[in-house]
Amino acid sequence: MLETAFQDYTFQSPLMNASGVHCMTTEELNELANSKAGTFVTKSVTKQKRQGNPEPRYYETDFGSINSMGLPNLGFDYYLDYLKKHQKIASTPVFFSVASMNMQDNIETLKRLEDSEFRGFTELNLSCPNVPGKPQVAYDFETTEKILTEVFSFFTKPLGVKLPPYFDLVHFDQMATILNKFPLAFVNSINSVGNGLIVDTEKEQVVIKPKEGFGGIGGQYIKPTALANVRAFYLRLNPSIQIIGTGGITSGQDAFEHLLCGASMLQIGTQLYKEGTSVFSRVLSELEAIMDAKGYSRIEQFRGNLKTFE
Ligand code: RRO
Repeated sequence: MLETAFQDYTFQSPLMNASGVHCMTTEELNELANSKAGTFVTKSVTKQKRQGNPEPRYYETDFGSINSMGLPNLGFDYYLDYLKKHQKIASTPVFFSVASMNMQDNIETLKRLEDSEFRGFTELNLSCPNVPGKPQVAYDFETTEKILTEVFSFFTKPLGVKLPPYFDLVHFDQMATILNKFPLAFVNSINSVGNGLIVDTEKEQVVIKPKEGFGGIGGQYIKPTALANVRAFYLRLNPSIQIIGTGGITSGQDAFEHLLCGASMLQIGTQLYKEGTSVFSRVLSELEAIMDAKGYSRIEQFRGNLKTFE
């Protein structure tokens, strides 16, 4: 009952991990592949391996998380090798997340991906908040349009973008106008809410080391912002661009709300970090129970159908 049509494919369920969580190593990726997630995405990848920021760089509270990982990853070749092997034994397409650090690296990485045997989806991360000195690309609308123009001049495999949250209706309008110019497969909203601050009152101190404690906020704190971004883009983008909803999904109810706002796939980050890969079977059964109680047998019966007041 939870089958999800996504571009030319059908996933067994709409749930997957959010990039960055449980997807750095072969072991973690294998666990995702063997879980109830419908598919999975890699950690955002750079040309070369990166250590990332100094620790502590991740911290959890009752309501969510703050992170300033700084893009630690094992490098492009590691993930390409993994995915090439994976697709020999599994028919479900997976997602390769590529970090956007600078134009030249982007282009080089995506050209290699274009020329490779990789057959899945590419998620271009335009929204990492945690690399000191590097602003979040998708807050710069002109640069975003330039990057996408360059990328789509040669890239022919299905590609989407991971966006930061926007907070102004004018920004939704402006970004949607840009995105609608390109043959994107999907838009993923949202990345963590950048540069938040969590304070340890007892120690009178920040909780993570990089950037004087500033980091991306995830988890329950960000669900209303995530839902607003999913809804705003669902209403503004060409219907061929599907939405991946990310942000604050900890339960079947959260999943249902994202779907009602128009999401096709759903990514779980903070709660996956907390609970491990069993989160997927729990959230799926909670979602099914909600659908049952409402008399829905398929997601398509309610996706995007959020009501407003007259
Ligand atoms: O690695 C990170 O610090 C990180 C990335 Br690339 C991202 O896109 N979002 C996030 O919250 N952390």
